[in-house]
Amino acid sequence: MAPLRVVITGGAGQIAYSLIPLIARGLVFGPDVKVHLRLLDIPPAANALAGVAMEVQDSLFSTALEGVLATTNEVEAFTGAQVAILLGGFPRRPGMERWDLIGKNAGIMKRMGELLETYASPNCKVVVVANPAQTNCYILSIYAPSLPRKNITSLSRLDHDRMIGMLLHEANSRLISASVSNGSECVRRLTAADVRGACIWGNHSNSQVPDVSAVEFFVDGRWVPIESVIPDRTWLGLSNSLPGGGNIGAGTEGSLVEAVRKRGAAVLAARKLSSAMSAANAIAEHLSDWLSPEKSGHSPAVSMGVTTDGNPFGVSEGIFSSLPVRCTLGGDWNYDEGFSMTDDVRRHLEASVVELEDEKATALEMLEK
Ligand code: NAX
Repeated sequence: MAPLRVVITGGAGQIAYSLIPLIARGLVFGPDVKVHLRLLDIPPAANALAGVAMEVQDSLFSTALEGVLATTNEVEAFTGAQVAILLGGFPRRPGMERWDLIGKNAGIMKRMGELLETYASPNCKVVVVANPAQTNCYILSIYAPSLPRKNITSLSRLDHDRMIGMLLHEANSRLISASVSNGSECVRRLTAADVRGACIWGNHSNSQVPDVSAVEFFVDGRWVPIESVIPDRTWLGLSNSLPGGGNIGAGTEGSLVEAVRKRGAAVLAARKLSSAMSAANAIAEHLSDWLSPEKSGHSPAVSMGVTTDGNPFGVSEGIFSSLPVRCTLGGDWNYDEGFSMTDDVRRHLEASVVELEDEKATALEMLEK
């Protein structure tokens, strides 16, 4: 079978550096799928890109990697692409307004849309990571009108995984200390497979709505509600006065919601570099749940930035937003209708949707200038 043609823009950047080995070891598209990677970057990054290509060669990735093309030629990179991972974008510089950044990146996404429309496979599957990720999806969809909208997605899996990681950390500490005080032998540590019902709604920004209201843990052979393991409703962002409803999205100081929203900033402050290893891992999970023959159709509900057109949750149409979806066999996905939004989530999501609509309007305005 011909190898899968995968283009990565921003190929010389830090996320690509962590993502390439995951793809090359067969951990993204499946161990039996051969991949031909096309790494694209802009001419000022050509030397760094050549260095990445040298390292790929030196890594002897033989199983899944059929070949690598490192190029600054956009047409060469996009020709026949079946999967596009869009990392390339303009970084925020000191003194730059958020709206300037949206304008710069809208210009880049316009070009990426034109390239997808003209040169990529007509069924190319796209994940946009470059920020503002959801609004960039919208711009792509305008400039790649032949591409089915369902093929254009953005990464909100990193936010989703950050939330799961924090829940697991808290749940395991509580289960371990309970077992110590009970004098029990040992307790099985929960892993990501033992958590279901989590969702990130809205924008990949501080307005995002991390929602734990339907979360369950798999403990002692059965699914139990989140509060039976983590009874701290304040930390979870659940209102004490509204059973089953709650205060999710309030983002009060020290809460899980606030920690998820600020995790990117915390990593940046600690590393002096933005998240790259965890971002690459989240991209790998997003793509493998969606496209790998081993995983698609078997994964639980996950958060993905997708078109809101026809969504069953009542989110305004005409934008892209993080929503709960289930990936189905053959590279498709559907909204997960099993999720019902609490009133508080809906209220907070409205603010995030307003932000997404503002970003869309700004991007369109900047493109007209
Ligand atoms: P880097 O700055 O390390 O790399 C970006 C690369 O893109 C650079 O090599 C640059 O030369 C290249 N580039 C710029 N314009 C390009 C164009 N027109 N065509 C091709 N390449 C181009 O950033 P990195 O840390 O890799 O992050 C990539 C993007 O991911 C950023 O926009 C970042 O904001 C975004 N993120 C999004 C996340 C999400 O959850 N949606 C989380 C991680 C990350 O912060």
